[in-house]
Amino acid sequence: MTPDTTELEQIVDGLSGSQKQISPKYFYDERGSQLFDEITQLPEYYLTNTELAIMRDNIDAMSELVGKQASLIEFGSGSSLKTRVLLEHLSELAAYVPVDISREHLHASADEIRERFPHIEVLPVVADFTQPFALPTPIVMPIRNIVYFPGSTIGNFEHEIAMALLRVMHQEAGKGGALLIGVDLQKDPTIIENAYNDSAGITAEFNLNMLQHLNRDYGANFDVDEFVHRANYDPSKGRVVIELVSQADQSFEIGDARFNIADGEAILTEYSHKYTLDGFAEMANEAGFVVEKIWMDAEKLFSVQFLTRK
Ligand code: SAH
Ligand code: AVI
Repeated sequence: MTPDTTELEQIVDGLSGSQKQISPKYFYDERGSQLFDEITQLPEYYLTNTELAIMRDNIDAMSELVGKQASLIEFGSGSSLKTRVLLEHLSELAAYVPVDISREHLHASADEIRERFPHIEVLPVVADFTQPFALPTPIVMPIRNIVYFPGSTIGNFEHEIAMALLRVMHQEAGKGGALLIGVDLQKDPTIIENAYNDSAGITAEFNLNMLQHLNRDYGANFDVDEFVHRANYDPSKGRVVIELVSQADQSFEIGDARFNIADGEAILTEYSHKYTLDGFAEMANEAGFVVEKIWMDAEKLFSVQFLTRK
């Protein structure tokens, strides 16, 4: 693969500041998407199972709110796992539009969805959803657009970008449209830290795979064995800080740029924000939404929220 020069510039830029950082979107090459699917099966990673249970327990109410002949536009669809629950229950869907950056994984998932739901028009879009992208036009004219953003992927963005994303979704939803979104909640820090430090080491492999991805596709030469995974929850900021920590004074190259990294210095690879219901409602309101309905599990670990346009 020939690296995109703008992307290369952005990666170099992120590594050039006093806090080295790489965007979490580089987790998701084909291997990274597989590893993320493994994470969703881990006993410590409560997010996926809890969200799935919330979907299953409340699917009738959710389907009713979505209504008939909607176009379902999913941001960061991955394996479309939770979407299957929705697709089984939504009547006369106009189209399903999964949007994801991980090309092979998106197309493989879209093929599976087509096979399982042959009556639904599936229109996958390979795109970085933080940048402008065009949506396809379904054959059947949708009555409304429902943007679906599960998994609490919103939490992987810092406040300003999360706000910009919510505004884009507000626009994509259009008149009469809505947003169905998975939002992870603040809770006992031990539960959160365990979810990002699993005993099988899959999250560590997922984090380190980012360096392998950059080596393979972006002309980098990281010595992957000289970095370790670290994930700490900062309750004051309500976010997990996920990093790759250098195990030696070393250097690496990417394209024509050369970087030094000290023993113990960290590259920030991801934040995973956890929200309060009030904090998220404030963000939603600022982006032009009203929180119409919140579903949660009994322990209030996770929420699925239905937001309509003001
Ligand atoms: N929605 C799924 C997957 C969540 S993992 C679930 O809830 O389980 C995050 C997904 O978002 C991955 O499939 C990843 O490829 C995609 N993704 C991450 N950053 C992205 C970006 N900037 N643009 C498009 N897709 C992105
Ligand atoms: C996709 N996203 C919501 C995951 C999360 O929990 O923040 C990504 C992840 N990173 C490490 N484990 C999972």
